Amino acid sequence: MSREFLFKILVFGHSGVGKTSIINRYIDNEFGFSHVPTIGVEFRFKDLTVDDQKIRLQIWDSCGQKSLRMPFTTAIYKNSSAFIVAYDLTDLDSLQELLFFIEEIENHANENPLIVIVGNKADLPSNIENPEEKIKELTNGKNYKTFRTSAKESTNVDELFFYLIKKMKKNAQKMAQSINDPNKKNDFITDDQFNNLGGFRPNPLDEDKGKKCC
Ligand SMILES: Nc1nc2c(ncn2[C@@H]2O[C@H](COP(=O)(O)OP(=O)(O)OP(=O)(O)O)[C@@H](O)[C@H]2O)c(=O)[nH]1
Ligand SMILES: [Mg+2]
Repeated sequence: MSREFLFKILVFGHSGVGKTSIINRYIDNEFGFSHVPTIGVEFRFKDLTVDDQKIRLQIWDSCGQKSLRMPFTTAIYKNSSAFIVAYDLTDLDSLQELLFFIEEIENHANENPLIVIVGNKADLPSNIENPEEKIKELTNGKNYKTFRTSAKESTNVDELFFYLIKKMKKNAQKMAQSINDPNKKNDFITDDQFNNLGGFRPNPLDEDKGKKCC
């Protein structure tokens, strides 16, 4: 059966790490050399079909510059399926700022948020020694999935989003199964559950269709 999913992905990171460039590479397969700071938040969409299932990605490209940042409400965090937190492989400050974004997500999102940490500008010589180890130290040994990308050379960008799609689909399917568990006798789902399902509302009453009343 083919189902439609809407997955919301929030992208965070220090100014200039390449958030907009990663998204532009993924959606338009384009790269620009100039840095035009994102103001507040910009929305991008991508439609694709994976395993015969139609998926719409809604990507929120946030602003890195503190003075131009838009504060996100808890509801925005809770309604998101995944989070990309990006840093620049040539800029240690941007790696250290990861912690701020991760804490914001962990404090506001639903339990066990899907977070991927992305070191961008892999085409340039990195001056950070073993960034993945530094991230582990910074986050008290937490095992976040990491990627090294280059928006410029299109390295690992498709792989990053493909990983997220697979994970988000799995999470949505798990949630749908638990909601449809006949032992739980749920006949409605909460808004949080709805959003965790990527906007897919399973109908636990399907099996009752056709049954005559009384
Ligand atoms: N060499 C190299 N440069 C990159 C790469 N990705 C982005 N850049 C450059 O880095 C600068 C900043 O890129 P943006 O994508 O605008 O950065 P951002 O994180 O969206 O910045 P804000 O919107 O201000 O938060 C631009 O000059 C890009 O050309 C990359 O993979 N390699
Ligand atoms: Mg930007």
